[in-house]
Amino acid sequence: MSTALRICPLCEATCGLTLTIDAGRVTGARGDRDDVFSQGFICPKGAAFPQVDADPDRLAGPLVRENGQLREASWEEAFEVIAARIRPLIEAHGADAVAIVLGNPNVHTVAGALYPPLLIRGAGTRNIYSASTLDQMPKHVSCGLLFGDAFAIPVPDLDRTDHLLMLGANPLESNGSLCTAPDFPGRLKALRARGGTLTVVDPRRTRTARLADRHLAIRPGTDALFLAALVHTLFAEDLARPGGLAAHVEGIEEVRKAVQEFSPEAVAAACDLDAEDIRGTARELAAARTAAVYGRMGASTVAYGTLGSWLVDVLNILTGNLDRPGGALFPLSATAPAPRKAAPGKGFALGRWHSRVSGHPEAKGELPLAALAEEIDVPGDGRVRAVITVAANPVLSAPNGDRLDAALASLDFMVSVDPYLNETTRHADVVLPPPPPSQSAHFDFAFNAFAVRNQVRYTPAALPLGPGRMDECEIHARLVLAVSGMHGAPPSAVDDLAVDTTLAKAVADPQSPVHGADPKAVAAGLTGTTGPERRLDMMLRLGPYGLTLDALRAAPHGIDLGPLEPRLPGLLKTRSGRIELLPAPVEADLPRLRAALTEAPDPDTLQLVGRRHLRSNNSWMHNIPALAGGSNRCTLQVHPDDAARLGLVAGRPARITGEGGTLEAEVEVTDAMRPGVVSLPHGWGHDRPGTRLGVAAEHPGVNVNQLLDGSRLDPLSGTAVLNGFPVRVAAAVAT
Ligand SMILES: Nc1nc2c(c(=O)[nH]1)N[C@H]1C(S)=C(S)[C@@H](COP(=O)(O)OP(=O)(O)OC[C@H]3O[C@@H](n4cnc5c(=O)[nH]c(N)nc54)[C@H](O)[C@@H]3O)O[C@H]1N2
Ligand SMILES: Nc1nc2c(c(=O)[nH]1)N[C@H]1C(S)=C(S)[C@@H](COP(=O)(O)OP(=O)(O)OC[C@H]3O[C@@H](n4cnc5c(=O)[nH]c(N)nc54)[C@H](O)[C@@H]3O)O[C@H]1N2
Ligand code: SF4
Ligand SMILES: [Mo]
Repeated sequence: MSTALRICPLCEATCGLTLTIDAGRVTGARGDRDDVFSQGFICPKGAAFPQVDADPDRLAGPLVRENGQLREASWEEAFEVIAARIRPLIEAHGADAVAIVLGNPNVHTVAGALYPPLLIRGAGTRNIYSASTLDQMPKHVSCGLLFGDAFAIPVPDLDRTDHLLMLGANPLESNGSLCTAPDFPGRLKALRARGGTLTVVDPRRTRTARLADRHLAIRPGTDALFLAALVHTLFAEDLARPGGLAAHVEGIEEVRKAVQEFSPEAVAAACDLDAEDIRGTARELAAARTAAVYGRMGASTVAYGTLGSWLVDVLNILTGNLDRPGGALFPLSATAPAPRKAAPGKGFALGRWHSRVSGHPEAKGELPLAALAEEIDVPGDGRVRAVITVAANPVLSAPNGDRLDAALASLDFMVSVDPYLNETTRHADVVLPPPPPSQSAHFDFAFNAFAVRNQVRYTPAALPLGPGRMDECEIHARLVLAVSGMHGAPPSAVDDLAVDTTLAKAVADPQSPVHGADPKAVAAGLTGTTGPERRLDMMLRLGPYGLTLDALRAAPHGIDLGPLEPRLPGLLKTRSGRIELLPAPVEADLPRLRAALTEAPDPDTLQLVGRRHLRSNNSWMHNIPALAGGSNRCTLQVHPDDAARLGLVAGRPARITGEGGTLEAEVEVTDAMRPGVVSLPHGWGHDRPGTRLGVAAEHPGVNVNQLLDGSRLDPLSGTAVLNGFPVRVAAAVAT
């Protein structure tokens, strides 16, 4: 028996795990007490790592479709088929005939961080879709516009703040998002213990809300109005104090004018909150020694997602809390480019091209995932004919899965890089399964950039690759080659190309640590036994701390790089070189928010919101016996008053009808719901034929996203409205 360290890839908290290895298998997982960041924390999902890793339904090798049926195939054959099928499609119909869909686990793997940009370039397509347009794209857009960099996303300084105002997040179940913090619950408790205050805005009284000093049960979809009223109050009561930030901000007066109509009284009815509570929240925020405003899923995947995300940072700026300890700070990860001298940048452009059918603007190079189905099934020039999914299950995770399901079935060709045969991948002509996580090295390229403390950790593969397995990085590299017409070249060519391209730029850059060096010599000096390791080593060397892969290997529990520090104005990349507080696209969207002041929901409908369960993870962890059952179920949560009014009975089915369809789910009556709001979790609906998810199929649940038809989007970011949409609910059987 031995142990091995492995950073947990199952959520954004990135806890360090100590795995027990017995006879070549992972038999146990506990929190690594010596981990510099997570210090021993673990949750039930992390503890289930051995089952996640050894799930017998994981595919053992590639599958290739022949005469309509998927059969086992060799890796060689699988990539042959891809190369032979995809290039002719591109040559006949153009590169946009191929769509690439990147799902959530790409931010949890080394392969997902290093190769998709090369895949996109290799395919040359503009049909790029990802989970971002079901999630955080509004934040990328608002930060892109404010700071000139879509990845300059400030995170709340959880461990030092005196006051946290949190909207639409439930870290006691989700363990946090765009705020990487192992033991988020413990950090919130510590905030309260040191005398700090927590305000939670959520239409449900969640476990997180129960921890708060103040819970505002807002009407779903109205956070932007609420936040605008906070900004209004700061100006009206002369509480705006940007302090030292003022020198770096333009547009403060313009914002004052823009929010003039959004007084607490004006928004109170729409938000269904008390005007005095709104005013009190603004005063508390202004009075706190330090404070941070933080909004996530419930404030992002809504009709005014970008405006709300923008207002969150307007508040951080106007209260002087952006970029100061205890406020909201920009992390500096070990693989980020080294900080630069302040200078005007290129700014952030939106809508450089538009989707073919509905004319949705691109955001950050992506089109709305909610629009993928129509890009496939609406005939015409430029139609999508082939799809590559990498770690994505959009049939369940995106609106109107039934339409997408049918559209995927109609494709000329489809490839999926995925360990499971599920609702989406069952349509693939070639499935390329990565090895279980114990057989992959791990580094958090994505989440270190959103972490509440600067730190860096690397865990090599805990186990050698099993028989017939291929590392996910090699799968991606070979896919890049097959798609870009270079099938047959060694996968190392892809990594070499990435290294050469990066170093060519670096040596020419006067601010780079390798400026003026010979790129060949720098490349020859990189350490690492694999292509991806050499690329990691390169990024570390070019990064802000001048680290190396060897330094990380020598510190298996990680290297602490200290608390977050101020980074303005160096990180600004706006054209003005300043924070542009009222960007033109935001200003142009404000009339829509003004109209919302007088809109009331149809009284015959209820507003549906989602929820996450600690022992679940989007659509792919319902197959793990240790995590199934108990309270982790696909039920419709209803307030007792609504249940009484509608004749809904706990334990009995309800019929839920939305714009995209009708579902039946079991009723759960709870006064944790705000009246007029119901909640159904996502990621369920495991009842389609042709999947291989034995455990999940026993309790399939229903797909909440079938209640949507894909037309409700936040217009600036193309993000689907997944929270706060209207449904009709009735008892499914006479009671
Ligand atoms: N109604 C509603 N819908 C939602 C949400 C909501 O709150 N409400 N949340 C949205 C959010 S925030 C997100 S991020 C999306 C997520 O939606 P998706 O991005 O579709 O992610 P998952 O549903 O988690 O599916 C992940 C896929 O990756 C595969 N996978 C797992 N591990 C690996 C791996 O190591 N490598 C590879 N290659 N594949 C792997 C799984 O088998 C699965 O097929 O869902 C969104 N959908
Ligand atoms: N256990 C578990 N952990 C996960 C995941 C998972 O599926 N399960 N998924 C991971 C992923 S991909 C992500 S993106 C993160 C997301 O993590 P979080 O951002 O914390 O998101 P949720 O847990 O969905 O919580 C969103 C909250 O918003 C509330 N809400 C709904 N509508 C509104 C509204 O209009 N206004 C306000 N103020 N609140 C509203 C909901 O009631 C809910 O409590 O979690 C990650 N971690
Ligand atoms: S909190 Fe997230 S990262 Fe930590 S053990 Fe649980 S699932 Fe893994
Ligand atoms: Mo997400």
